[in-house]
Formats: sequence, structure tokens, C-alpha cells
Amino acid sequence: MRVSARAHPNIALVKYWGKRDSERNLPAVGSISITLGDLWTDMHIDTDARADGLTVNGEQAESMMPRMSAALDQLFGTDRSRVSVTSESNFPVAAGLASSAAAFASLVVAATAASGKELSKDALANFAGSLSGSAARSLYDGFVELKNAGDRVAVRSIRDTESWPLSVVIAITASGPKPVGSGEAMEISRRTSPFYVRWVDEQGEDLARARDAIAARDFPALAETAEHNCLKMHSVMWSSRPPMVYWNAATLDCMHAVRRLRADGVNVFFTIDAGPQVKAVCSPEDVDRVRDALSKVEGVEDIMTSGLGSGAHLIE
Ligand code: 2P0
Repeated sequence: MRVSARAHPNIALVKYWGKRDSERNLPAVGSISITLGDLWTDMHIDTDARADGLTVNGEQAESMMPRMSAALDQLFGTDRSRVSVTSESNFPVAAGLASSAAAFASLVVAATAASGKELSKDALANFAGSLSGSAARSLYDGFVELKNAGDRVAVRSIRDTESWPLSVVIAITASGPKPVGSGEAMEISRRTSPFYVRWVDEQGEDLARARDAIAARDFPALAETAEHNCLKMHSVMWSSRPPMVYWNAATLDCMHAVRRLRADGVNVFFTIDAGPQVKAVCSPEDVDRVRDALSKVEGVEDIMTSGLGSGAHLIE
């Protein structure tokens, strides 16, 4: 039997960096993200396969296998028959474009349905989050907030896609896999960065500002908070031992290009995750100007554009 689901990656405007419980993969801080509509990962689950297997965009993906097998054991039991998992994405994976969020969100939706179980969206989000923290947010539409709640996370959509239709222009400055995976990098930051404790302490303030800005559709306030939170997270990464610097020269040049556009009156701000790509969040009417400016930056290899979109769901 084949069951398929689609999920979209999400981009955090207030970031998740650090775990309070690495065994259960619970985040140290809450986060706020936007779900992207035009980038997707489709996950196909075939039960009664000859062996467990995972193919991502046509290639065997060993690194995701342990987390995937653990998820399948949880749903089907450890004496389950073998399951073959095939995923296809329309964007580069493992390059700081939140591919693991889309992968694990689509995996839990498809595999839960294949197992015959019915789980609430809250349970699916917690299940996805236990596999990859950011995946919990990809279950929901539009603007999404993840809060810590005891030994769980509580995730909800705080504004829908239609009522504030922002766009995201993504400048790809390098498409290879990242040097240190996010999970490992977060642990290094927690153990070694002198700024980590302060990062965790201040997150509540940034979340409140972003929540208020989103409620009021206040673009300048959201821009200020998101860029501040992004640069604060990267300061934690840079001040870790060993330091983790995900940027390249083009990353920095794109940030300057975005700031110049904003000084010229364009509604745009940048955010950067654990990779060198720059995501420029802007008003839909400004997409062409932002695309044009970023495509002229030396070192930008490709540009993708996306609107906001829906949470993970089953597909035919
Ligand atoms: C985020 N990132 O909020 C932050 C910003 C990267 C930088 O969530 O260890 O792949 O699997 O829970 O979800 C990437 O971390 O980490 C991430 P795990 P995940 O989007």
C-alpha cells in the first residue's frame, strides 16, 4: 500500500537554537515561523517492502535512516514489516533551507496514515518535533508559533496566509551540504558559547515583539525583530567553540543589499539559518525589485521565490 503526504519547509523569523532536553528533542526556546507555499517535499510510504529504505530525490539517504526507522517503529511496532520511503523535493536538501522540517513533517503525516492510526494535529506536531524540532511548525499554515509547554510543544497558526500574504525571495549562495548539522551545532553552542544563556533568556521578548508585529501587520517592527533575532543566533554560533560560521561572502553582500533596499523604502528584511542562503521576506509587490537586487550580488547562484502556504497534508 502507498500513502503520500506533502509538506512545505518553514523559515523561522524568531529562531529555534538549542535544546532543553536532547533525548526528547525539546527546544530550549519558543520560535515563530512562516510556512512557505511554493517549495515542497512529497513523501511516499510503501508498506510491505523487502527492506527499510529511504530515497531522497533519487538517492539513498543514510543520515536520515535512524530517525526515520525510529519513527516507523513507534507507529507500526518493532515487529513491523519493512517500509520503503521515497521523498522528492523541488529545492536543495541539507543546505539551510529547512529541508528536514518538510521531510519529517511529511513523513509523520504519511506514515501515521499508513499505520491506520489517527492522531490530532497537536500529536502529529509533537511527533514531528521529536524527530526534528523545526518540523513541528510545518504542520501548520501561514504564521506559526511554537511554545514550550511542560514536556511537550504547543504549536498554532497565529495568522493565516491570506490576511498578510508576504513573499520570500531566497538567494542560494552555495548548494552543497552544510559543514555541521543543526542538531550537533546547537549542542556545541549550548555547551560552549558565553552568549547562549543570554540568548535563551531574551527569547521571550523577541517572541512577544514578533507576535505583536504579526497581529498588527507591522512590517517595520517585524523586520527589526527578525533581523535582530537572526543576528543574535548567529552571534551564538560564532562565539561557540569551535566557532560555527555558516555564511560566505555572498551571504554578507546579500544582507547589505537587503538593507540598502529597505533604506530606499522597500518592505524587505533578511533572515539566515544554519546555511549560507539568504531569505529576504518582502511584500508581494516588491518581489521583482528584491529578486533583481539579489541576483546582481556576486556569488548568488540561484534565486527562488515563494509565497506563504499550508501545513502538511495527505495527497493522492
Ligand atoms: C529554526 N533552525 O528555527 C532554526 C534556525 C536552524 C537555524 O530549526 O536537531 O533541523 O533536528 O531538532 O529542526 C534547524 O534545526 O534541528 C532549525 P533538530 P532542526 O528554523
